[in-house]
Formats: sequence, C-alpha cells, structure tokens
Amino acid sequence: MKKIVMAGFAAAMLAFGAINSAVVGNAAPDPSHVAGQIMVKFRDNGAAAGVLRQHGLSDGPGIGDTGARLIKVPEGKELQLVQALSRNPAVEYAEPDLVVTPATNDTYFPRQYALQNTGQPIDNTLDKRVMAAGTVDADVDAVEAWSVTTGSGVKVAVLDSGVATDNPDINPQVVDRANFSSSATRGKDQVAEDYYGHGTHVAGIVAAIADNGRGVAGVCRGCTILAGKVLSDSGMGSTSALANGINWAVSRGAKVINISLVVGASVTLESAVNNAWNAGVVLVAAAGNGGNENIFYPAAYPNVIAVGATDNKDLKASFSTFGPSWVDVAAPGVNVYSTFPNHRFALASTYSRSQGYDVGNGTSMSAPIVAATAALVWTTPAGTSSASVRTKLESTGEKVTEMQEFWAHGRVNAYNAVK
Ligand SMILES: [Ca+2]
Ligand SMILES: [Ca+2]
Ligand SMILES: [Ca+2]
Repeated sequence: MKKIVMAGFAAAMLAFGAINSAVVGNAAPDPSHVAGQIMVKFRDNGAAAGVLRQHGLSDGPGIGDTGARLIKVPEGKELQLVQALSRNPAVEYAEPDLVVTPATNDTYFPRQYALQNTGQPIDNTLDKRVMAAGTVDADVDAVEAWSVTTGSGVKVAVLDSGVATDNPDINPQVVDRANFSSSATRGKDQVAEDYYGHGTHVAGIVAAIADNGRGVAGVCRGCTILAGKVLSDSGMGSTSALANGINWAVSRGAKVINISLVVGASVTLESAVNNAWNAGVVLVAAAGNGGNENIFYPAAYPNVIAVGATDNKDLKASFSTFGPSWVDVAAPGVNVYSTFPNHRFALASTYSRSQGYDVGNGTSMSAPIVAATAALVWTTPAGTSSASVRTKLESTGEKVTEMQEFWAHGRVNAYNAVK
C-alpha cells in the first residue's frame, strides 16, 4: 500500500506528481496510479471524517508534513473519487497516488519488481517474457527506503562462489576478497574469480551500483561487499570452507553475512555462526528450495535469519521451503534480476542465463534482499546490535494474508524497517 518516490531521485519527478500528470518517467505502460488509495488534503481536518463518510470512506494517515492524508478507496474507483472529493468545498485538493517509474536510471531497474513493483511484466535479458504482470506494491519498498538511507558504509559479506571482477555494476563495490573453496583458479588481478555465477548474482542483489546508467540497483545501494568464495567453480562447497568464510567476514568488519547456501547440520558451522552473532553480525540464509517443510542449515540455526521466497504477486514461490516455526521472513525470489559475470560461468549453460545480467530463481535470491535490508537498518537508530537489527527487520515485515502460514514474520519491507 505504498506511495512512490524518494527524495533522492530528481525533484522533477516530485514536481510531476504535484501537477497530477499521467505516467512519469519512461513511457512504459505502467499503471499511472496506485490502486486502492488516493491523497486528499482538507481545508479543515476537523471536517475530514464527515466528508469522507459521505463517500463511504474512512480517514487515513497523514503523508509526512504535507498536510495531505492517504485515504483507502475501492480499487478502480480512485479517479472517480478524486473528482467527487475535488468538488467538495471542504477539500483543498484530492489527487491520485501516482506511480513513479523508473526510480533509477539503471537499464534494468523496471525489471526489478522486488524493489518496486508497479504491476509490470518481467522480461529477461533476451527480452523474452518470463513473468506475467505482478501486483502493484508486492515489493519491499526499496525506493521508499532509500529516501531514509542507502546503507552507506555498511559491509555485507557474500559467502558464495565469488563475485565477478568484470561486471562494472558490482565489482567496484567489492572491498575485499578471499578464497576458501577448492578451486585455485585466479581471475583478473590474480583475485578469486566467480566462474559459477551464483555469487555474482547474489552480490548484485545486495549492492549493485545504482543510478549509473547501466544494469541494476542493489537493495543496499550504498553497501560494500566482502566476497568470500566458499563454493568451487562448479558450485561445490564444504561446511569447513563456509565456517572459515564466516570467521573471515567477521574479522573484516562485516555487519551482515549472507549465506545463500544450504547444508546439513554441523557443530562446527553452528559454532562459527554463534561466534559471528556474538561478535555483533547479523546472519541471513536461504531457507531452501525444497517446496516443503524440511529443515536446512545454516538457516535453521537460531542465530540465523531464515528466508523463504515470494513472487511478484506476493504469493509463496512454489519451490520455497516454508514453515513458520523456523522460516523467519520472506522476500521475492522468483525471476529476480541481477548481475552475472561477463565471462563464461557454469550457471549460464545450466540455466541458459546471459552474461552481464539476467534473472535468478530461488531462496538464494530472497536472502540477499533481506541481508541488504538488514544492512540498511544498521544505519538507522535501530542499528545498535545484531539483535536490535534483527528485531526491527522481523517486526516490520508485511503480514500478507495469503502467506500467513508459511513464515513467522511476513515478507520484509525495507521502508518499514528503516523509517
Ligand atoms: Ca512499493
Ligand atoms: Ca546499476
Ligand atoms: Ca534460523
């Protein structure tokens, strides 16, 4: 149920909104206004409830310090009610809540429904439709969150298959690398390279450079990445490598560790997890892609936030592992758009993915959205400890009715978590 814009992007967009123009931004046929709500300012707020009642409406919350109120209306009746209310002398103005898109100038931002869902269909890099139109605002409200914080200065460790050195939308965000995997390969500059592709995709979801005219935008666009390579070039890993990666991330100052990996239970792994948590690090892990309630680690450890997957209609992804007793939150994980290496990588042939940018599917894609949200929270007043960040993130999740039985705390909402 959210509005639009954030302050950061172009006063021009806000100005457009104020004069009530149609679709702002690119010419895509997105819905021009948010369904189910309008903005109304009364000359005298004392009259608000009575006027609204005449139209069968209830009063709503104020919108910042604008004096306007956000009023819920039946879907499809937005413009009709705007007109009717505008004629009422007690109303200073009424206007639709316009959808502003794109929110960044990143080429593929319109495909990042997870960040801002305007009900758009999703294409992959080859312009092949991969996802039908979604539900407006079935997203984590990343754009709105950026009006509060972009997570500047927070380090997120991505323990995965490495991060490609040749994708300019994510490589510059990587501030440190280490290799704990069984692959001794070296890429450009002799650093651990990603020849599998998974880690580059996960890292891009967290922190791809926003507003640089290319590619995608990370949910924590101001974050930096610690790229711990714990998966080999063929995507194989070990709990010892993962435990080493966790330990390294803590030593390098990570505030959040993302683990889009699932393994069996391991005393060593849980020790590494607990050490990181006790050192003040938030750990986030994919719940798994089993489509059932079978438990995976490290997500199931108490000190790790377990993340399930949703789609662009705010429904549970069919493949997502679930279970409100241990899956804490959910985030979009179906056709999530992000960065890939610009060289040959294993996932490209396995799943027909393009170099550069393409979609990924799995709770592996959901976890980094949550990790990035945790990173944003670290920069807010709630960011005093790993426990306070986790509590804020979980307590502000959206309890989507259709998914109540799947996760403990709903689908994350970055704006709710930071505001
Ligand atoms: Ca939204
Ligand atoms: Ca970008
Ligand atoms: Ca857990």
